[in-house]
Amino acid sequence: MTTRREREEQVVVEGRVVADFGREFLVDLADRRQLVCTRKGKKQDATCGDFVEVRLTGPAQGSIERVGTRRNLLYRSDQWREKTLAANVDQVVILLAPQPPYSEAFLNLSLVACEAARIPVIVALNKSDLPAHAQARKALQPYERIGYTVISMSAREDVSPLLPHLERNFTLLVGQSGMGKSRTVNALLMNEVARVGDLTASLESGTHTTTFSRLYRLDRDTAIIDTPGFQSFGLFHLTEAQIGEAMREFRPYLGRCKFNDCAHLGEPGCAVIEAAGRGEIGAERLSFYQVLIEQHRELHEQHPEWSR
Ligand SMILES: Nc1nc2c(ncn2[C@@H]2O[C@H](COP(=O)(O)OP(=O)(O)OP(=O)(O)O)[C@@H](O)[C@H]2O)c(=O)[nH]1
Ligand SMILES: [Mg+2]
Ligand SMILES: [Zn+2]
Repeated sequence: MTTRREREEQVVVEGRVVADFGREFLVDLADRRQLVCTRKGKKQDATCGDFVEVRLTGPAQGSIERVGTRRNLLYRSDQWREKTLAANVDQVVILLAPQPPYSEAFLNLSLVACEAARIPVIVALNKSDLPAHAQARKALQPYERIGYTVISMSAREDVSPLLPHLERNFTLLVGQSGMGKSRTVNALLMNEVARVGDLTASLESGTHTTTFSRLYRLDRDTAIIDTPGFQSFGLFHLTEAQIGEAMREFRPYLGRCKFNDCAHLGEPGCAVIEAAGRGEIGAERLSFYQVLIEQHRELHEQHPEWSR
């Protein structure tokens, strides 16, 4: 004879991680139940967006037994640790604002991280209701020129410019603290409330700093993940070649340098530097890249034990 509890413990179900609290995770099941889950052992490798197998340990509790193969994974890392941001996303929206002013380095690092993970990316400049917006929007023109989609919006007044990009996608929202990520999600949910009259969709946000990643469903095929703001997007895990390839405007010139292992730092016959000389690659982007590679080398020299 087995007790009901013991029978439940045998049951393994499939679900999707919708919140990552660090040590615990919220997992949505197909039958709309939601479980608070731990990860077996010391592994903390589950993240928002993961498809997982969960063993039931109680009526609303489970243990993540297996993390499914990921289509993609976005994470940041420094010399000490890696932090997963989300898995299996269709795209990333990098949210910027004129006030507090966004950091150019943060934008460039985020773009490199997304390119390296092969995830499409959109740049959204929020707070278009503020006067400082126009100047910031102008400063983003070089990114449009190299092929990125840049949109203007206001979480406070009008999120509609974002809507067509979100539709039927699973989107990860990233950005520094104070850019308006949570307020954007809140505005999107209120849109949904207005449309379908479902109050369960609303959340309290935009007033406190976010401390964990959480997925919100906008409709059956559309979801967005709100993440905590962070200041630096460490790329310790990437190789120099991956960083070069992640600079999208460099791509036409890669493989054309005199040296096969050219790092585009000043080597003779460098096609990337020559292109910058002709104005085909922006001086700021080249210098961002070169500083990043120098820092990257320094970190890897200090920590050879972690280098590949
Ligand atoms: N004027 C204006 N203020 C905004 C807009 N969007 C957000 N804010 C304000 O900016 C502040 C930060 O907004 P949040 O949504 O909490 O920012 P966040 O990016 O989620 O910040 P973290 O959770 O700390 O990462 C709040 O005071 C918002 O009301 C906007 O479109 N216009
Ligand atoms: Mg927030
Ligand atoms: Zn080169």
